[in-house]
Amino acid sequence: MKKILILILFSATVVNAQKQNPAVPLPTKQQLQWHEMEFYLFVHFGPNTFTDKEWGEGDEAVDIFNPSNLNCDQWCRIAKASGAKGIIITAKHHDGFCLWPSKYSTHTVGESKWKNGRGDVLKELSTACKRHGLKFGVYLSPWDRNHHKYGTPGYNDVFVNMMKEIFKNYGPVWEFWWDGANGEGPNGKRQEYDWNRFEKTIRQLSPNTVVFSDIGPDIRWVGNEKGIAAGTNWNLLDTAGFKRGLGAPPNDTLQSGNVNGKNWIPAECDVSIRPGWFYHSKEDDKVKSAEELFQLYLKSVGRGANFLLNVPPDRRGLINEHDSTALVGFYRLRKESFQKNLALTAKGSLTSQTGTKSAPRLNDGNPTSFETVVKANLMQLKFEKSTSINCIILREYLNKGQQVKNFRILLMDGENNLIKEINASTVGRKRILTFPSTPVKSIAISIDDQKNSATISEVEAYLIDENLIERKD
Ligand code: FUL
Repeated sequence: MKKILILILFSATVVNAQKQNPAVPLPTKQQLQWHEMEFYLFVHFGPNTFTDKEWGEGDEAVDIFNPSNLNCDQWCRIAKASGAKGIIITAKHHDGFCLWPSKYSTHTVGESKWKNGRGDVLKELSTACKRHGLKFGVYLSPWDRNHHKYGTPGYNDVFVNMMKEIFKNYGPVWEFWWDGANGEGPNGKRQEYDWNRFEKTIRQLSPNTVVFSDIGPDIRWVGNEKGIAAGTNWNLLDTAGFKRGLGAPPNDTLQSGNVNGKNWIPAECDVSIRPGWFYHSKEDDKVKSAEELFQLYLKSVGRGANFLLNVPPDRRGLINEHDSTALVGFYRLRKESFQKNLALTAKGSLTSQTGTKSAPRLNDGNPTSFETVVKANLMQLKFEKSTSINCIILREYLNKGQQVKNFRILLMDGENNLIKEINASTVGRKRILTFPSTPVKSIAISIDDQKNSATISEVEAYLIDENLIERKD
């Protein structure tokens, strides 16, 4: 059975001799580090928290912003307890209110009664993040419904100056988040954003910051606000001819990327733990459960993307108990699910036409070591005894690019009979596949279609709670 199986696999794949293309897009050092961030929090906080709105008009009185008990250490403690590695805050949302005392606006915490105008949320959060070992990121909406210069060329100076203030006073900023929204300002006009200048400003002032927008330059939007990447997810995107906002590529392109895309621009999946982005007490009973968050994790991180989960503080300036309960539960589910990698004790091998050789780096638990898998090679893991599993994780070594197009996982019993075949596409940083629990003696993985030689850094196997296996969208 084994020989027959391998023969079938070879005949299907060996015909297309592989062409090596040295010009494959590769991630930058900063992007590689970003991929390893995996899961982090988004914090929407501002006047909307107090007016119960999602999009403020920009004419809200500054004194509306008045958290009774702001505590960024509490945010950080909960972020840590959820396993998040960073926090990105809405320094300014569409209403234009700045959570720091910017010199370039009159609509800021500095004009408000909160802490007698001496409050500074960016200062508190950036220092708390440092204390807790979390990365600090900033969302800055270019759309500004308050600023009198919005809709004139002078507003681009304002936006640049605000970014300068942020880098200078609160850096290092790990991720900068540009919203593509471009509505009308107080004078009824839309702004022509000078994106090239904005980008140059960040590159000059903070070359290690990764920049997010619909189309990068470093990280792309995933094309929905549901926290879900497509089953086929390339870290590559073609941006020529596209713009941020309305001129962005179609949403399904953003969800999948482009197989032959020219730029390395991986997807980030943003979603809120609640129906809205800002805190509304009426949504306290609509907070996503730990199990729902785990499902989103499978559909974001498990499809090679990163997971940006919004957790909006309440009017006290604290993460609400409903949200923290779900977050801690989510951490527990990940911990319990992935603490015992059953593949670690199996024997890894690579079979080619010339025979089988040992391939220990497939399952050595070290994602920085890898095996090179050329077309028609078969990866195998043999267990000592029959082992029940319902989850397999594959990882590509991204320093060498993303190569795997389509693959099959074959689950086999002690007589090398095929019990189950799982078809999937793209691996990327992490591909998590779940299926009903199956006792296996060995696992074979055939990459049926790949670009260049694939570098597989890890194959892991788990038996997770059967209730957690991936549900269809
Ligand atoms: C969107 C905004 O309009 C929403 O309010 C929210 O900030 C979301 C993350 O991005 O474009």
